[in-house]
Amino acid sequence: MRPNWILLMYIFIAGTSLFLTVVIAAAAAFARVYGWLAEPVTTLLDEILLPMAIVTLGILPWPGFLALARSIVRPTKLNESHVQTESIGTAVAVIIALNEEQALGQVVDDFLGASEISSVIVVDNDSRDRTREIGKAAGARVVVERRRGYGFACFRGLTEGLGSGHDAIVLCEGDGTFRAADVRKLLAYLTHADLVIGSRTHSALLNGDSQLNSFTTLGNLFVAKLLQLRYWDWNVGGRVRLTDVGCTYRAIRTTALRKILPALQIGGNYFGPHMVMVALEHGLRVIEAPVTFWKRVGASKGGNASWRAAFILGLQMIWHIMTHKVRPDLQPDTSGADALQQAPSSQRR
Ligand SMILES: Nc1nc2c(ncn2[C@@H]2O[C@H](COP(=O)(O)OP(=O)(O)O)[C@@H](O)[C@H]2O)c(=O)[nH]1
Ligand SMILES: [Mg+2]
Repeated sequence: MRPNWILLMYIFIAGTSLFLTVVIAAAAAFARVYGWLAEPVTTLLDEILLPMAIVTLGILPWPGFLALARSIVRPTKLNESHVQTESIGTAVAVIIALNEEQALGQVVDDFLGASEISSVIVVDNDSRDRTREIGKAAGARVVVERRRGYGFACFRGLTEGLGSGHDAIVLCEGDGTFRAADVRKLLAYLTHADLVIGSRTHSALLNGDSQLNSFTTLGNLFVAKLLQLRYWDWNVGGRVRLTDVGCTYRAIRTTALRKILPALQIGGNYFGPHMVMVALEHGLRVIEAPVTFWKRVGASKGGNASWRAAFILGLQMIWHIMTHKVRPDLQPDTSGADALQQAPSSQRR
């Protein structure tokens, strides 16, 4: 699927023009009230303001006009697809962990205690602490992924989950920020979908001492909307509705994972949105579900480690969303065994 550049350009032009109008209006108002700009400047601002406001108002409503026109031209059908309900059999939880000895035992316990989860796999991303031992002692099967990187850990976990023979794979972190009680929500949505992504931007579900702050929450929301708009459709404004792009907690059907696994190519921290994009490009049904989000145990290694890390990760995600192309040689295959065999050998262990 090609990026919807027309839409992205519309957002850029409309956003810039709206922003400039607001800034000029504010400057003109302040200059008038406090008199801190010289007379010719205030006059100039006044003169620019009206045409600028007219341009902005002229640009903004066009999606509305087009949607109206489309609904008149094609009044009958909103959506060609049909809702399908397919039950889920068994689910395996896959927990990725890099130096998570402090939280991992409790996380594995939590997931093993969930009635929806049949077994737990821990992906130890070559930790230097006792992550491996603690995962095993808690009752998980532990595999070691030597290539450091969030995306590599997720890929390995999904591959192991696929090989474990369950119907669904629940991916989660080993840092205590997510709770197994939310699995039932993800699986409930999965009965109508192929991939269910958690969202951590719902105020009522965010614990007060969680690591998220307004920058990371609003940043996630903004980047999520960009992703949604890249996969625009006229029916409901996007093939998926997203409010978060950084949530590891997600559930996928084994049948769906088989289709996309070979195309998952990102080893770094923006694997999350990458997986959603690959899923959409392979025609999977993706739904977001709000999950609870708790205080982190131990130090963050990802986007929540610092303002700088969050900012850089945000830019990487935006760049990826705007430029990513699915490689044609990695298009889906129908059989799981084949899909695994087609994964580049460097990604198999
Ligand atoms: N950032 C990062 N996380 C990893 C890596 N390998 C495994 N992980 C695990 O991925 C999850 C996400 O990382 P985390 O430090 O929690 O990032 P945060 O959620 O932004 O604070 C944690 O469970 C990590 O232990 C890696 O190489 N980098
Ligand atoms: Mg985390």
